[in-house]
Amino acid sequence: PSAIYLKDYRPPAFLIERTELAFDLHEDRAIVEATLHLRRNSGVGAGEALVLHGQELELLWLALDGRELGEGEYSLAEDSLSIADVPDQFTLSSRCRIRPQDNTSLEGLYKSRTMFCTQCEAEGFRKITWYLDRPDVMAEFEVSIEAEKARYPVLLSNGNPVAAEDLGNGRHRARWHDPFPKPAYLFALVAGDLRSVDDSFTTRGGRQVSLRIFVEEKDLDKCDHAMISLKKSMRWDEEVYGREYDLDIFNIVAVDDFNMGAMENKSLNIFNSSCVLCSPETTTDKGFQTVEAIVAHEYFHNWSGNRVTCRDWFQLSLKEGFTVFRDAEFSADMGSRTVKRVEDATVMRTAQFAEDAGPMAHPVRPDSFIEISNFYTLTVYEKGAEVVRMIHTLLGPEAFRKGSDLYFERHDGQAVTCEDFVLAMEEASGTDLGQFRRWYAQAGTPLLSVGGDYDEDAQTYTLSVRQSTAPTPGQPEKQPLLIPLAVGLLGDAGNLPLQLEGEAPNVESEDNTHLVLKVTEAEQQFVFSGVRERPVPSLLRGFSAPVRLEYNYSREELCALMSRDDDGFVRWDAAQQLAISVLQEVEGQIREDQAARVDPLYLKACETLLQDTSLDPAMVAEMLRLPGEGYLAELAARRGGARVESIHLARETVLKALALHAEATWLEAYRRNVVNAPYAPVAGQIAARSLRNLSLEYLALAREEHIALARAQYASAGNMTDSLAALRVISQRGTDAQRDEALDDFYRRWQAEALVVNQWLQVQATVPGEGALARVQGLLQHEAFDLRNPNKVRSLVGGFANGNPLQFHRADGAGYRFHGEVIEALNTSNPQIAARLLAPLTRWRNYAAPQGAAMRTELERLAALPKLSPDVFEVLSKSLV
Ligand code: HT7
Ligand code: ZN
Repeated sequence: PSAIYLKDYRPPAFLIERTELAFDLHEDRAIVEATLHLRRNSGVGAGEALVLHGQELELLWLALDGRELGEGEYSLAEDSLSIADVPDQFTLSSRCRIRPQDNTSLEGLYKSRTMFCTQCEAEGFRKITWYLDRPDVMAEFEVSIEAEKARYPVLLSNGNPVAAEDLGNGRHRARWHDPFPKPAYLFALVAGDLRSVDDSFTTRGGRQVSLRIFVEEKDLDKCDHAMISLKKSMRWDEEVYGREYDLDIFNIVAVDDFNMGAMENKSLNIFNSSCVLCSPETTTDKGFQTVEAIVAHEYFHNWSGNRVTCRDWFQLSLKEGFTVFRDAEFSADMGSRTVKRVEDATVMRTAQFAEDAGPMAHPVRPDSFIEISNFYTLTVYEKGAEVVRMIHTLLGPEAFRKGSDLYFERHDGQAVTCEDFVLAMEEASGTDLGQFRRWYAQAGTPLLSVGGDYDEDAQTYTLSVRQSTAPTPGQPEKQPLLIPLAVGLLGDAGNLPLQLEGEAPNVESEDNTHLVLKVTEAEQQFVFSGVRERPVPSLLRGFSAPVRLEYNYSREELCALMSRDDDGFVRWDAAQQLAISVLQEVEGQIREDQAARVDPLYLKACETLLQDTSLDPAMVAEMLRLPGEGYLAELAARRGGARVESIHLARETVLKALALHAEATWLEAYRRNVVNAPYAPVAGQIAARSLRNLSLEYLALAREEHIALARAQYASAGNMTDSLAALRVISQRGTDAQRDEALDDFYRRWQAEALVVNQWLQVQATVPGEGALARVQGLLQHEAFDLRNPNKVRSLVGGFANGNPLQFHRADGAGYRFHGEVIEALNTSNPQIAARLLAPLTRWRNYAAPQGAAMRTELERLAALPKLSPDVFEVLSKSLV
């Protein structure tokens, strides 16, 4: 497989104005007839041959302007069909046979349990018919679907239904028409025995939109939350972005076998059932929040993605970064803004920064790839959203809104680039984003090293800022970026007013205690005047940029920020930094065989926080949650190589010390945060459950008899959040007998609920101890496991690799070998999932011996296998350079 490059982009030589598709669905095959109304793209490649994309298609018939083409009149290669002499305007008709039942890649047309469904992004449409499968070719689609009526009573595609016929032979046909021209990646088809929950929404402009969520009959009671979320999203997009829905129907379909979370096909969103179905009995608070966010994300794509789409796949972040920013703001408006920001910053720091520091590092707008499916990454999505957020911060909300209005108006119906987005933002706001553009092109996480200097006599405080970005693959040299650095200065009695020397008085915030500095140089100083006392700098407020920030805080200064700064993110971040410095100290002691001593200052600060009932319990929980072992390993990688055992021991030691030190306070928090009202996934209840369940985790560590609390909670829980939290505690901290009893009981209770069983698989994957690998291996054969279902693979295999560090990183390498064998099997059946599962092994350079070498050995074994998919080949070859 070879790479393709952004610099080689050329507009398509042909355009498709109209696409007519006829599907004839059978139990052993599907016949697809396509008529494409093509014309040459004026001014591009005059006289060029027509080259269509296709994969795994059996061509039965081909005709140009109605005349069948003989074998000599076209040429078929592995993934393309070419016709040399074609007129400037013509129709091309084809008939193909495909086998959805055998399609385990879950791209193109496939069967998920009893239904037919499609996934075409990014390049799945070419597995359905010969086509110009690229996002800058946009056509109006007319679709007819024929299938057996009893098995597939519901036949859906994009746009509006235009006809439904009973064919009299047990089969029926439906016709659909989508008036909005779209690229093939937004095409969708569903055929199944589905029921729907129906509702409606009236747009601001008075359009009555019928909303339907299609599911299997047994899941009809799990659609309410998604429907409510959809209506909230539709209203929010009108209010915040002025964007209305544009058709009379909007359908969502839940499918069990799906590679990602959901897909924004025009008016027919297809969802992984785990991202749409919810009920208090079967879904955790986190699950409810995920459903709300993903429903919103896919809905928002109707404008940021569908009405205005990407010119090519290098521009993926144009739609994904922008849409993630939109859904994050929506979630912040629906719940707690600070908690949402902390959650997003955590994902960036623990996972995206790791991607940026690893062998697959790439810019938000990649400049080359072998397999585009490998680039649906945290960098394109989450860092892309942070880049849009920085534009929002630099421009301010009003100018940003003008920019988005201009972008949507100017490019409606077009396939455009990230540059077009930035241009619209620049033009509407009058802000020069010249240097800022580097965020799209430059990979890697910038490091901001900050120093502070207080001059008591002059009453000035100087922040010295240095920025640098380490080299990433293919980018040895890095340029300085424009980094919005939000700051405050914390004094004894609160945050101080800010005045930058030589600047007009700061009027940015009402109390003048918050300022966004624009860092543009490799080294830069900012001098604040009129500073009456030595302050503690409050830096990167609100996580104002996706950077690593270093400042040599004392532990006392971190305690001050943690308890008194007026920025919620900084308070949380100070708690994290304090925890990290204590954890690293304890790890050092362990490695040097000294007795571990956990700084009492830290323990006291945590207890004080826990005692403060005026704070949001959700924030208290986030602040008292220790960073995970995976993140600590990432940090250790920069300090000479991670040692999994000492990291684990250090974390356990600090957890236990904190559990014992504040035992009575944890117990009080556990009792205080009980929710007596009927379950609702609302901020207040979610916050209470979150702190209560964290308290339970600490209590179980403090004293064995507190396991009884977990067992009592498990027995009486009326919702999945509390039930699963208790099950986790029992499985992690209980005796073998207690764990087995609880796990068996849970399975017995929930075996009919696939999504709950997936949670059960994940809990089992994280059970500690020597027997963990054998347990996970055994579960591969369990009736509840199926290697063809990505959710199950993610729960069990992903859960083990990411959630059981000590056993995955066993010194004998058996964890890696097991992981590699699963990847080997998936390489043939589902390459996208195989490539994604490789991620933990690609971090081999972070680990000291013997782990690092054993991880590499497993990658080398995989790389030597015959017939690697392009997906797996790309990750392996880049990881082994
Ligand atoms: N735009 C959607 C991407 C997606 C996808 C990509 C590759 C393979 C399978 C996939 N399923 C969905 C999801 C989104 O960002 O909304
Ligand atoms: Zn998306």
